[in-house]
Amino acid sequence: MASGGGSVPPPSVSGLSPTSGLAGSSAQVSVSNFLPSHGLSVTVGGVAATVGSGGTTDGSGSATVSFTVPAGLSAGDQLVVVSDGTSSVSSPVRFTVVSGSSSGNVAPLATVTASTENVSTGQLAVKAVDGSTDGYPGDYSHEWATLGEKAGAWLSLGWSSPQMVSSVVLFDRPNSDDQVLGGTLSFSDGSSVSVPSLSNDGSGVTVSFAPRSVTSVTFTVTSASATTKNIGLSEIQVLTN
Ligand SMILES: [Ca+2]
Repeated sequence: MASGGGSVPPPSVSGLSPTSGLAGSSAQVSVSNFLPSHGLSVTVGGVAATVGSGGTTDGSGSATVSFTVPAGLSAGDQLVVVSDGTSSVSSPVRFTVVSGSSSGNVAPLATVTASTENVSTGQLAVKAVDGSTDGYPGDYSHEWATLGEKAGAWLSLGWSSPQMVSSVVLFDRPNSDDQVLGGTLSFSDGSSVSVPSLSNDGSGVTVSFAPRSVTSVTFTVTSASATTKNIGLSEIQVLTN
C-alpha cells in the first residue's frame, strides 16, 4: 500500500502485561504501526475480550489497550490477537490462564463494596478479586483489609446480570494474627450459606452449595480470632460450575 515514501513498518504487538491471570482479570498489550485512529479488538484463545481503555489507536497507529480475560477458556497458554479491522497481529507472548478460570470465576467481573477498606495502604475491597491470593506478610497490595473490624465486617459482590453460582472459595489474609473463624454468604435470592473457619495461612477454603442464579453475594464475618486486628480476605472466588 505504501507508495514512494519508503517501507512502512509492519504492525506489531508487544508488552503483554501481566502475562497470566484468572478469567475476568485485566491485562494490557501495546500495539504500533496499526491504522491510525482505529478501534481495536482483542481475542484471547480465539474468544473476544472486552476492551477497556486504550481501545483506539493514536494518530501514529499506537495504543496500549487494556482488556478483560474472557471466561470459558481452558487453563494454560492462550494466544492474544489484536486487530484494527485490517491487520490482526498476535502477541509474541501468550497469556497464561491460571487455574480457577476454567470453572468460571465470576468474582473479578463483579462490582465490589465492603463495610470498610484501608485506602491509605491500598488494601481495598477490589483487591479481594484481583486474581492474586497474596497478602501481608507477603505483598499486602493484593488483599482486602478492614479498618479495625472483626465480626460484622462484610464484602459484597454484585453483577449486572444473573450468575449461576455453585461454590465460593475464600482465602483468609495470610498473616497469623487475622483470621476468619466463621461467616455467612448471603445471596440476592434471599438464600444464605454458612462459611466455616478459614485457613489461617491464607490457603483457599471452598464452600459448595446447590447452584443458584444470583446478582449478588455478600460475605459477612460472624466470628474472628482473638488476635485479629483488621479482618479481611486476600481473595474470594465465585465459581459458576
Ligand atoms: Ca487478592
